[in-house]
Amino acid sequence: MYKLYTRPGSGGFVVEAALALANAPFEQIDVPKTDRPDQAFLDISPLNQVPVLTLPDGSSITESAAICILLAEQHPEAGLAPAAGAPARADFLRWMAFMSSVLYPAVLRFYYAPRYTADADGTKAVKQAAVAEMDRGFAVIDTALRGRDWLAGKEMSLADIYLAMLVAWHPETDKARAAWPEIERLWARLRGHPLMKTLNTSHEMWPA
Ligand SMILES: N[C@@H](CCC(=O)N[C@@H](CS)C(=O)NCC(=O)O)C(=O)O
Repeated sequence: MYKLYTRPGSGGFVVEAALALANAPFEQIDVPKTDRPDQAFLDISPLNQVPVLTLPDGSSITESAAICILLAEQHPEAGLAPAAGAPARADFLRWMAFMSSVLYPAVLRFYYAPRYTADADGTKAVKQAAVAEMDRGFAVIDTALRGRDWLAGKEMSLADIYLAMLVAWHPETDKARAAWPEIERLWARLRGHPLMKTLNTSHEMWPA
């Protein structure tokens, strides 16, 4: 059985969604936020971050995008992503990499700003730059969504859920919804998705 180390409101959201869509049973371990984690947790998550997924063979994997791609591979029947070799696969991989390497780090720079400056007075500037970088990245995705319902192919995939999770973390969600109408269109559909509604009761990613 899988074991998911997570925390409400974290990147565990999309992994929980993947496991639920795949009907894969898992044990959920809520990891408290602390600067003094157990060594056992650091052994599987050296940066003291969630999510971490322990696989049925006992090995563990970090990195939300990698976990999503792996789960999609392990559960092909669930249609979590376009299959390897399918035309939409390139978009899926592109946007998963883009979101985890551009947008997620920008979100972290906003919420963990003191980590990103040695200047005690520097956090305001770090936050401003983080929001500017988020805005640049979301604008790219908004443009890519023009004329299409989902990020990759004609069906919802984990990339769309990943996007909804990230945009929900934008510090000014009202501004985000107005600025990026294509993302808002996709996000609105996901806000109405029964599974997202269920997950949102514990994660509180967006107002119910
Ligand atoms: N690159 C990692 C980032 C994970 C991450 O930053 N998780 C946050 C919660 S959303 C966390 O655990 N932060 C605690 C910390 O950085 O100290 C991923 O994509 O999974």
